[in-house]
Amino acid sequence: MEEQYKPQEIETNAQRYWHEKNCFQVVEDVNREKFYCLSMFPYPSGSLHMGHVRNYTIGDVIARYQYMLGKNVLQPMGWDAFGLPAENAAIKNNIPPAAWTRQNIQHIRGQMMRIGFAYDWSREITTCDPEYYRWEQWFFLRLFKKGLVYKKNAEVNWDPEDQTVLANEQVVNGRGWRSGALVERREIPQWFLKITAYAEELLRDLDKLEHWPQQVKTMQRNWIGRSEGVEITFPVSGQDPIRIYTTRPDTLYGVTYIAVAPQHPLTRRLAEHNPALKLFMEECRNIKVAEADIATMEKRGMPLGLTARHPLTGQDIPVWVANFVLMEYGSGALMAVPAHDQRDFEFAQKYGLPLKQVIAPADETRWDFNQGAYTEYGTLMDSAEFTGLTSTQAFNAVAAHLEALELGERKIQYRLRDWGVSRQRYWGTPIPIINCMNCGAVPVPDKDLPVILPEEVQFTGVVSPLKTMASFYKTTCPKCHEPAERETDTFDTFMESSWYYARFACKKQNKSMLDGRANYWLSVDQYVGGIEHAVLHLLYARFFHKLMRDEGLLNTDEPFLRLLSQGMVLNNGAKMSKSKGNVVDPQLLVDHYGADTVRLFMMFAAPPEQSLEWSDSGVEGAHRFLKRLWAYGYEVKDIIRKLNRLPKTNLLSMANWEKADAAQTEVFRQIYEILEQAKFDYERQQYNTVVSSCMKILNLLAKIPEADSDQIDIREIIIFKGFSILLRLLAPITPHITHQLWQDLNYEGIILNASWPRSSPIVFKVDTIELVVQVNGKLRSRVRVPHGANQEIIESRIVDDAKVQQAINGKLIKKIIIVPGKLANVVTGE
Ligand code: ANZ
Ligand code: ZN
Repeated sequence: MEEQYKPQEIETNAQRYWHEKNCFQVVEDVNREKFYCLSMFPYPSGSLHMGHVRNYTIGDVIARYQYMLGKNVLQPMGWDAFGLPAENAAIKNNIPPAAWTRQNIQHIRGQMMRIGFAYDWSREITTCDPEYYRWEQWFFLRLFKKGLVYKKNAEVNWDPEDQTVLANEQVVNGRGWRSGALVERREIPQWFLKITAYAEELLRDLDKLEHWPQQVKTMQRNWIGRSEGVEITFPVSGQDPIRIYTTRPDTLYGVTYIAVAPQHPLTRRLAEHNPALKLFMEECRNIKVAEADIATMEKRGMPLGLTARHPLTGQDIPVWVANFVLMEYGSGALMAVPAHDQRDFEFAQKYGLPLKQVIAPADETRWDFNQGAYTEYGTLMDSAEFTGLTSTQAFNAVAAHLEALELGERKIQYRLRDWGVSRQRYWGTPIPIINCMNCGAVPVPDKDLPVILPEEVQFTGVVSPLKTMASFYKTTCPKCHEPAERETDTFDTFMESSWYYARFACKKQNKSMLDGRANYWLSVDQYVGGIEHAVLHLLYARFFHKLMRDEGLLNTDEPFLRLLSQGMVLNNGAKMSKSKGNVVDPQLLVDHYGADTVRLFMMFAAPPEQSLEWSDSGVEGAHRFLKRLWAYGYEVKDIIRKLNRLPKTNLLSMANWEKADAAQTEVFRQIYEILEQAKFDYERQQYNTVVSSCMKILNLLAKIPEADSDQIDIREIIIFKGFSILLRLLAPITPHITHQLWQDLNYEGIILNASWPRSSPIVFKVDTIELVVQVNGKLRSRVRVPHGANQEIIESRIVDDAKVQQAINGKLIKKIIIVPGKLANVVTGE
C-alpha cells in the first residue's frame, strides 16, 4: 500500500477494474429489484462544464447507492446530438456538423470516463445515428396513420435576403443574424403532433407524480392551462356571427365591446377594403406575442365599424380589433368587460369606451375604478333576472340559459397548443414524407426507412443543404411512382429527447423501436436534470410515453417516477457561464486533484436541489479530507488486515463488551448513531450531510482513546468496523479512493459488492449521566455523557449539541471547563 494518496493512479486503476469486469453492464433479471437511474443526456458541445459535472455526479451517487443496496441498477448515457450549435460551428470552423458532433462526443465521453461515472456504456445512444432516428421516423408514421399528425400553415421567421427560415436565436434585434435584413413573418406548411389530444391526461396524471418537485408540476399545469368557460355567439348583421370564449359568463351584462384578434378571419376580410386596417394587421404581425408580454404591452386597436347584438339584452355593441387578443386562443375573439377585466379596462380607458359594473364585491356595491378593474368574484348587479346570484351560481345559470337559446355552449379550453415539429434546418432527423403532385403528402414506406441524412455536406449556413441537394430530395412517389420530392425539413430536436430513455432499455435492438425489456426497466425510477427542462422536454417526454403506450410498446403511464431538479452552479453569486467570464473548467480540477475531490466537493457544498456556490477553498478542503482518509487507512492498515484474516462471524462476540472501556464503547455507539443519520440522509438525498457524517466518523476514529483496561482488542474492532462503515458510506460519492482502500486493507471482495452498512449489531448499555451546560456562564443545555467518559468525549458531546451550537453562534471556543459529574461551562472568544 502506498503511503501517499495518489488520486491519478488510484482512479485509473479503479476505472480499469470496473471496465474490465463490466461492473456496470446490466441485464434484466426478474428476480432482482431493478432501479433505473437516468441523468438528462447532454448536447455534445465542446466539453463538459461544471453544471454537467454536478448533474452527473448527483445521478451517479444515486445509482451507486442503489447498487450498494443490492438492486439491479441501470444507468445509461448518450448524446442529444442534433441541433443548431453544430450548424453554427460548421460555418465557423468549416467542418461538417456530423464530424464536429462526433469529435465532441469522443472528447466528452473521455471526460465522463475520467470522472468515473458508473454508466453501462454498452447502451450508449447517439441520436444522430440512423439506427436511432429510424425508429423516430417509423413512430412518426404510426402517428400519421392514427391521425395524430397533421400539416398546417404556421408562421416562421423569414430572411428575405438569404431566402431562408431563421430560428428564433438567429433573429437579432429583428434582423437576420447573417444578412442583417429585416426579418419577416411568413406562413409555410409545417407538421404538428396532436399533443392537445392528450392535454387532459397530461394534466390529470401530474397528480400521480408524488415524487416530482411541486414547482415543476405547477409549471406544467400552467403550461397546459385548463380553463372552464362558455363559448357565446354574438350575431353581427351582414356578417358571420362572432363566437367568443369567456371564463366569466357571470359578467355577460357588463359587456361594452367585442374585441377580435388582428388575424381573425373577420379582420382579414374587412382589411381587403380598408388600408388602415391592413396596415394595423401588418404591424401586429411583427410583434411576437409571448403571453407574458400581453399584460404589460401597450394596448392598441381600432373600431371595425360593425356592431354585434348582445345575445340576452339585444343591445348593439361595437366590434373592435385589438392587439391583445390572440388568434390561437379560444376562438380568437372576446367579449370585453372593462369593469371586471384589467386588459379590457386599459383598452376602454385608452379609447373612451364605456364601463359597466355588474359584479358587486361582497360588502359594498360600488367599486372605485381608480384602482382599475374589479376582477374578483362577487354578487351580480344590474343583470336582469340574474341579479343577486353569486358569480358561481350565475356561471351555471347564464350558461344554461344560453344553451337553451342555442347561443352558447360550455367549453373546456387549454392553453396548450399542438406541437410544431418541422424545422427548416439541416442537422436533424429527416421528416419521412414524400410530397407528390398527385397524391399529396405520402409516408415513406417502412421498408425504405431510415431516410438517411447525408453527412458529407458543404455547409454555408445560408440555406439547409438538403434544399439544394437533388440527390436527397429527388425521388419517386411510393403510390403513383411519378417523380416526387422528399420533405427537406427535419424534426425539432425535442423529438429525439422524448423517447431516448425508453430506447436505453432495449440494447442493440434493430428490429423494432422497443421490445419487452422496456417494461422491465421502465418507468425510470430517478431522473436528474436541470429546471430549464421543467416544461418542454418533460412534457414532451410524458406525451411520447403515452403515445408509445397507446401504440402497445409500453405498459406504464408515466416515464419518470421521481424527478430531481438540481440547482445551478454559481461563481461569485452569478451563474457560471461563458458570457459572464466566471467559468471554472472541471477538467483542470480533475487533472489537478483527481475526480474524487471534485465529486466530494460537489456533494458537500450544497444539497442537490439548491444552488452551489463555487469555492476554491472548498475544493481544497475536500482534497484535504481525502488525504486524511488515506493517511488514516495507511496508519491502521496492519490492524485492519490482521482482523480481516480472522473469521468475521465471531469478531464482535469475541470482545467482552460487558467489561469494555466506557470511553471506547461510547465512540462505537456514536459511530452507529452517525451511521443511522447518514442512512437517513441517503434516503432523502441530502448528500452534503452524508459527507459531514463521514467527516465526523473519521474524526472519532482518529481520536479513539487508548483503553484503561486491557481490552485492547475492542479498540481494534472499533477501528476495523468503523473504517469499513466509513468507506462504504463514502463509496457512492468518492468511488475510487474507497475502492482502493477497501482492497489495500484486505476487506472482503470489492467495495462495490459489499453490503450496505447495517445498524448496530450490539445493544449499547451505556450508563450515562447528565451534565448541565453553560455557555459563558449562562445555562444553555443539558447533555448526557457516558459514565467515566474522558475529557475529549465530553467536549465533543457538548460541542455537537444543537442548543450549545446555537448559543456559541459560530464564535471561537476558548476553553471548556468541566466539573466532573455536574456541570460544564463553554467559554467563547468575543
Ligand atoms: C369576459 C371576461 C370578463 C373575461 C372578466 C375575463 C374576466 P383563461 O382564464 O386564461 O382561459 N380571452 C378569451 N379569448 C381570448 C383570446 N383569444 N386572446 C386573449 N384573451 C382571450 O382566459 C379566458 C379569458 O381570456 C376570457 O374570459 C376572455 O376574457 C379572455 F371579468 O371574457 B374573459
Ligand atoms: Zn403520387
